[in-house]
Amino acid sequence: MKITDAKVFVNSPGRNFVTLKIYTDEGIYGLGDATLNGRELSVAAYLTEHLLPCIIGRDPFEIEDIWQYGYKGAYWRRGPVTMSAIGAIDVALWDLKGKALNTPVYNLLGGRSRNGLLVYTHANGKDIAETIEKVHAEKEKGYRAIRIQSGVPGLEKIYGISKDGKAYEPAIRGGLPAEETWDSSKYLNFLPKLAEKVRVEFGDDLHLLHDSHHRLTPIEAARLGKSLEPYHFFWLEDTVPAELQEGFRIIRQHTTTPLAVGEVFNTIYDCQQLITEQLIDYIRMTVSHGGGLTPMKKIAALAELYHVKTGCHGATDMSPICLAACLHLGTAINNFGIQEHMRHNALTDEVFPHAYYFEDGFLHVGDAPGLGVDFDEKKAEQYPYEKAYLPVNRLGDGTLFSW
Ligand code: KDG
Ligand code: MG
Repeated sequence: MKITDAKVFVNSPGRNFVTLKIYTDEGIYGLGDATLNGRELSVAAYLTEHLLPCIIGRDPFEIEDIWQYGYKGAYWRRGPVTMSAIGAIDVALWDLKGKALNTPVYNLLGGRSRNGLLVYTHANGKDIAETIEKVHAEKEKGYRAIRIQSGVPGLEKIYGISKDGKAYEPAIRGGLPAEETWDSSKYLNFLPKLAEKVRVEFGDDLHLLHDSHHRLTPIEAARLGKSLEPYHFFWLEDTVPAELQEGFRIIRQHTTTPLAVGEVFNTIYDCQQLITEQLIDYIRMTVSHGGGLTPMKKIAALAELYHVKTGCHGATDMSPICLAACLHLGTAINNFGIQEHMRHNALTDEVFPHAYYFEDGFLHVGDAPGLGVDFDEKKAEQYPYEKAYLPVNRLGDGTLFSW
């Protein structure tokens, strides 16, 4: 079999997505997700201008060699744009191979290790009362693990909370990035109060998660983790920006609250120290931004040695193709932890019909060959790309801060 063509589609069915389709001389095609929220066109250009011309004519079964060609062959390594582009090709090739061999991708990765994948969803409220209402609503849908985010008194706009009552989407269409204001001390004083109220309302069995979205210093994160210990969270996510991996030692010395990090990582080197020093409990890298299934399988294997489990990033800016790839990985590996499930809107689901389904707190990958996701190009064409930016964040005195 030979790769005959490859095309990149940039559309906005419900939100922006970049989709890669690789065609072969046997009529089988593979799909990959190349979406990088707020930076979509740079990945599309990296693919069309630089990577795709090099794969035409190649045998699509040579997944490892094609991955190394994209990674080592470019000389310029790592980075979200590069790795998302390499990841889209890699995932499309696994999809293609599964279809060619008439088997789901998880069988190519080692076979089924579990029946369903525990997922967590989001409950976001403007205050404690509304967050509790949202937790009730998500629990009724069957979720057993719920991430709680709430507005913080004294902070106008905050990560995770929608102002208009619609599902939260951080990337804003039109204009320049929106600006938010942050105050760590208000947040640190508030969060244990939220946690206490939610635990009292729901008892011990519901798994609770929370995302600090990279805003704390290590010692602040240590304080937060310690203050949440009585409420036994499943995890505390992205407490500090994680470029400084050894910074996690400080957090770890002070708290037993499990730590998750990695949604912005793109190679094994971003988490090597975090894993080998056992400074985290869950690695949050997702398949598309992490360079595809080929490196993610290696990262999961390294993590397994050190009691670290996976918890792949699965916000709505990862298309159903990426979500399916995460589910195949999670189905096959032993150290799967949990999968984020933010739920795509109806239009996105229509454009990407898929075999995976949610039931009783678990996502099931289905038995379709390949990834089990298709892409309706005709429908997607009706929704052209619209430029959108993620917000930026400042402290009260105007200092630029991490969003
Ligand atoms: O594009 C950015 C989002 O994917 C991110 O803000 C979502 O932090 C996030 C999460 O945990 O889902
Ligand atoms: Mg997050």
